[in-house]
Amino acid sequence: MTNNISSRRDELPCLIPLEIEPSLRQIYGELNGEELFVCNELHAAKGFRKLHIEIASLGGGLQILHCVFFPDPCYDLPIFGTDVVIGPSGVSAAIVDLSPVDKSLPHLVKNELEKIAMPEFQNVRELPVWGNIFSNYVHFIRPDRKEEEFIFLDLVDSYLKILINTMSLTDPDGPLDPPTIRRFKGQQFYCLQQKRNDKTRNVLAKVFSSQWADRYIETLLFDSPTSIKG
Ligand code: BLA
Repeated sequence: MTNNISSRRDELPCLIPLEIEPSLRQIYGELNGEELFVCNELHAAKGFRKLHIEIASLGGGLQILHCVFFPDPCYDLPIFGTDVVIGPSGVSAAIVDLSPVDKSLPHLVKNELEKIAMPEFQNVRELPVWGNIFSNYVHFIRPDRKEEEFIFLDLVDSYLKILINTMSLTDPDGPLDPPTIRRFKGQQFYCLQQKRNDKTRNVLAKVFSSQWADRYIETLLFDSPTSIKG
């Protein structure tokens, strides 16, 4: 899945790696004899201020794929996010969305999403309260058997293709245009809500420390953009 997402990312024009604080780029450790690691990749590209892909193996048989593509707010684009949590008994959570940062999703995106034959997953999970940032097209599931894992992967790829295609058809607004400012604020709100996910914080706090978890979430996972081009 990571390969698939990174090869889609690599299709983006003007792709450049972004600096990651060295202590956060690759983290290795050990907990109760189990190996821990977290690997981060951060890029920017045309239409995107931050493309983040993270894989983590956090002890207790927990593996996580975390990926968020934050658009440049000058572009009328949603945030792409996916999170897959694999526990000792298989995938426990798989979520994918193109999340609006303005009143609604861009028409182009909505039209394309409507064309997808949306799969009917067996175990649809209930979104937490902070999940009001997600669109009507969010899928949050616990896949039933391998077959559903493949269907989910396909869906992730379809959402990515829609995002990339929309970017190529979108002319940016100016940095001070009202829609840009609204989208900038929408991204700040998205980050604020994601920070309410105690499950992420608790897992990180357990294997590292609660201060480390807070710093990691604040500076790398969901750092609020501080300026339009930030
Ligand atoms: C849930 N996220 C979880 C869970 C864990 C993590 C352990 C609980 C799994 C379960 O309920 O089965 C942990 N996720 C992490 C960690 C990282 C991570 C440690 O990304 C990073 C190092 N979370 C995101 C993104 C989305 C997201 C981008 O980071 C969505 C696009 C969603 N994760 C998300 C949701 C839940 C979750 C909605 C369920 C929360 C709940 O049920 O309360």
